[in-house]
Amino acid sequence: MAARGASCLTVMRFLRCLIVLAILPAHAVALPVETARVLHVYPHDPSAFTEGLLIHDGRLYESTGYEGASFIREEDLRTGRVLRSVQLPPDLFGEGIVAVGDEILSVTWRNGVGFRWSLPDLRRLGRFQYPGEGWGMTYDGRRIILSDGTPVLRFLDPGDLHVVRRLTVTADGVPLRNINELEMMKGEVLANIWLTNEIARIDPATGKVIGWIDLTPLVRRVGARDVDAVLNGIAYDAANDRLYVTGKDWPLLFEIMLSSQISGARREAPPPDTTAPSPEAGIRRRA
Ligand SMILES: [Ca+2]
Repeated sequence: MAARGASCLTVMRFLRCLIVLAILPAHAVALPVETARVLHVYPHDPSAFTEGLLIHDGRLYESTGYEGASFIREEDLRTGRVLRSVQLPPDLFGEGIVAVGDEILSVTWRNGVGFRWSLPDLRRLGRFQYPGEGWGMTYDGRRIILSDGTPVLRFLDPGDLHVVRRLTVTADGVPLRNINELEMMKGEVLANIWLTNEIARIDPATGKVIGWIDLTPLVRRVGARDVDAVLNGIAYDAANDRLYVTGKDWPLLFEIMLSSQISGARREAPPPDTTAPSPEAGIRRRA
């Protein structure tokens, strides 16, 4: 009887193990973490509290936050010089921007107010309202995608801005909060996660995070001491397959290449970073 009891116990443990494996396959596989190679370093206004970043028709646009310091502007990539700028009403806290056709749309943090601006002259065309908070925005070619700090991304009709879809973002099966600045890149939604050094790669069909981009070396290189001066701002130049990132009040804007881009050999012999010391050198200096 004792032997039969032990055998039953073994079978039950085996079955329990199978059940656990069946329930938790997603949790058992770690999401890939990519690093990035810095190709170029450009100046960035250290007083720009970056909330939105994008490239449209070869022009770089940025939006900034804080009441009284919220601007939408076009900047020269190489020098950081402001080429054109408009300021939001001083009681509003600017957040994300998105380019759709010949317009830029902008949202605000907790004011529930957004604006339309003409391109490329940034003339104010109109104002709209929306429920909830506004954080980051991007465009998938059909819908505007809006983040609001929750795990839910709203997909908006660019015409009347009604919500056509809601997508809950999860990482390892867990809803992902603090989704901030957004950027579409090769069919994926890249998202800054507020207060982290990582960008999430989100599958817009499922909402699942399919990988992470760890930019800790860039954060260390900038060496910001303000706790609010976090990584935020992603711009993808699809025409030239170039990716740019920066942060709030950062003095630098980086052109980076992801390890997946390198392995994909999309570009031959990427140029070395000759404009600034390497991240490793920066770390040594501060040590
Ligand atoms: Ca962006």
